[in-house]
Amino acid sequence: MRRTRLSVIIPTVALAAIFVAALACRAGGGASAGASAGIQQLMQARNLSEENVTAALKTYTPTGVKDEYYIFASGGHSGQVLVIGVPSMRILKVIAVFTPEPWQGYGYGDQTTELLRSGDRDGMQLNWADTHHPALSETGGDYDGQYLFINDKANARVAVISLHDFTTKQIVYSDLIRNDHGGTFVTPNTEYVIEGGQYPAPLGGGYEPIESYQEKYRGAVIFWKFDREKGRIVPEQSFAMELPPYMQDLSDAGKLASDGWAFINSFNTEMSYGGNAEGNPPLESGASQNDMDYLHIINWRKAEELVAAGKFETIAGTRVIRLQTAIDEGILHLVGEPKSPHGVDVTPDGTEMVVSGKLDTHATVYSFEKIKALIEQKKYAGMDGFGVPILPFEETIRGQVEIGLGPLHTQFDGDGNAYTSVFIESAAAKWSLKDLQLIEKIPVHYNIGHILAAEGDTVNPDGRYLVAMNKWALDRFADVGPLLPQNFQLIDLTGEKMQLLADLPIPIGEPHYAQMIKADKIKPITAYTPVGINPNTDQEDPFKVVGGEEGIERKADGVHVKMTAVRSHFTPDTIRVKKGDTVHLHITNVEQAHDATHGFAIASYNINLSLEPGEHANVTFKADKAGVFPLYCTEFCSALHLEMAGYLLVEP
Ligand code: K7E
Ligand code: CUA
Repeated sequence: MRRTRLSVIIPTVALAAIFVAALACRAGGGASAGASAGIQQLMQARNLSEENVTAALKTYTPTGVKDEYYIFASGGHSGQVLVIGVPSMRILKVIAVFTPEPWQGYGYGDQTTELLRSGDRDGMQLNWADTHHPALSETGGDYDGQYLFINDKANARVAVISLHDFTTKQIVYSDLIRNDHGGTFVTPNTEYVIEGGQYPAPLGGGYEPIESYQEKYRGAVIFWKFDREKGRIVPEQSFAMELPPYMQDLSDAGKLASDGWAFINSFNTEMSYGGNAEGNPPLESGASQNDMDYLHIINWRKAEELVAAGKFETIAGTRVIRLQTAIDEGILHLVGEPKSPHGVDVTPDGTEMVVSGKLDTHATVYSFEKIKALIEQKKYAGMDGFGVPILPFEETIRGQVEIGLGPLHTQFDGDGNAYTSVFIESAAAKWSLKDLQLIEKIPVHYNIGHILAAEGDTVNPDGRYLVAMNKWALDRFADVGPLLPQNFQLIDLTGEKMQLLADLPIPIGEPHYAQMIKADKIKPITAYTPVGINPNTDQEDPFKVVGGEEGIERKADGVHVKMTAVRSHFTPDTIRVKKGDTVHLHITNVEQAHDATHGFAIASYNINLSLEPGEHANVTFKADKAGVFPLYCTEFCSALHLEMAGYLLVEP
């Protein structure tokens, strides 16, 4: 976990030398002032403190120099994923996932439209999502840089993104649940992608009166089977477990010592369902009566065996272990957790789980060894209303740390420290796992939700950087009206004290969680090879076009246009069809040069593609409007880019 330290120390030392020189100048030193005097003047002119300058030196990334880490952040309501470089905090990409995205042509050609539409539910075209928790694929509990998963809380969907080309490959959902939150989290070898539901409803859809909440409404967690070879989730090999109608919240997969287990928080063990205009307490207070909620402890390895042995029912096409089966087979246990918990985070060695509650000032540290022993001895404090055994709280924990008001999520470094976000206090707290002592708090701006550290939820955290994902920005940036951006704040963990380095406003939805991975683990392609790849299938498209085979052909199913794109022309560049024709465009960017992307747009027909080098795209449309429609390349690809154009002629 220390192997990258040295490489960091060297530039830091060099930068520090420059800084010291600057300070020496200010102290009245150098006659040969030069650059140092210049720095001093700059500091004065811009009213910068020494701390500001060290922060700048630690994050400034000259042109051409690449970042040490990637952050993959949820894009919140945008339904997308943000890619950010660390320490520069430059946004590198927005990956289109659940929402149409014009720059990437996502949702405008046949393949990406098909992908986007595969996520439609309930007969609705879904063109947005509420993405919360991205999860990088893992091998042995460490990020391997191959895949990324993300959930859509609003519609209970999960997407698979390949980091080979940074594009979305698959969207899956089960009608078993209506929304999710405890996902995505992956098991240590990405055997499963965990998607925990949130607001209970009748499993599989359908209507039941809200008064029957306790009898008819249920929670559930889905274990989506991931086929790494194919790079796709396999719904037929996935399974779910029915849970009591508490509101299940965040989850985490066990690792090392706790491999084979999953942990899910919950709130609303009161099973309140609102109705504040009907004489009931509002959901928020109804759900906050009990002092304890329940941490769900699930043996997924054994659940997998039960499913293989046929001990499931199929609901909404998903194999479901019923609650009674889970109880009978001893694969589901509960233990109390302080009021309205939010994050559950497994420590790097897998021996402990850290839970913090929104309405409790502590982080509670559970011992997996103790939990396992209690389960083996069947030593219960009682059963819940559904017959699920409850472990005795006091005997499962190692201790509690007083963190502050509203602790939410926890991450780890490689030196035995934990970092917990403290929402109400607007702070990030550093504490020692060993002796459960608070070490230091740093203010953040403002109302921090999740927190992330470099590789901070793996078996091998890096430490070094922490990012506070703040919900409110208030006075941090130039005013932009009543809707403000979110604020990511980068914090340096390498010094004696935590130091705030940089702010990054996020103007595209509310990211909830993010993960930070070493940049050298990500090895994306620079072009699709061989020419003619369909990124959806990662295979050569059956309609791919090679240079010399271009042309227009009228067939039974319409007019097929076989086109190539190369700087700076489309061939053919004139498309003649008749009104009413079905037109099939097959366009291959035959280039292999790095960054030689061409766009392809036809106004009035809503056609907009991005053709990366080597990529092939198909577009089918009905030429139902007669007229003259210019077509052109939308990426400034060359000196003659403006000339990369042509015409679609639709004869009346
Ligand atoms: Cu705290 Cu969805 Cu993880 Cu929002 S969640 S912060
Ligand atoms: Cu191709 Cu502009």
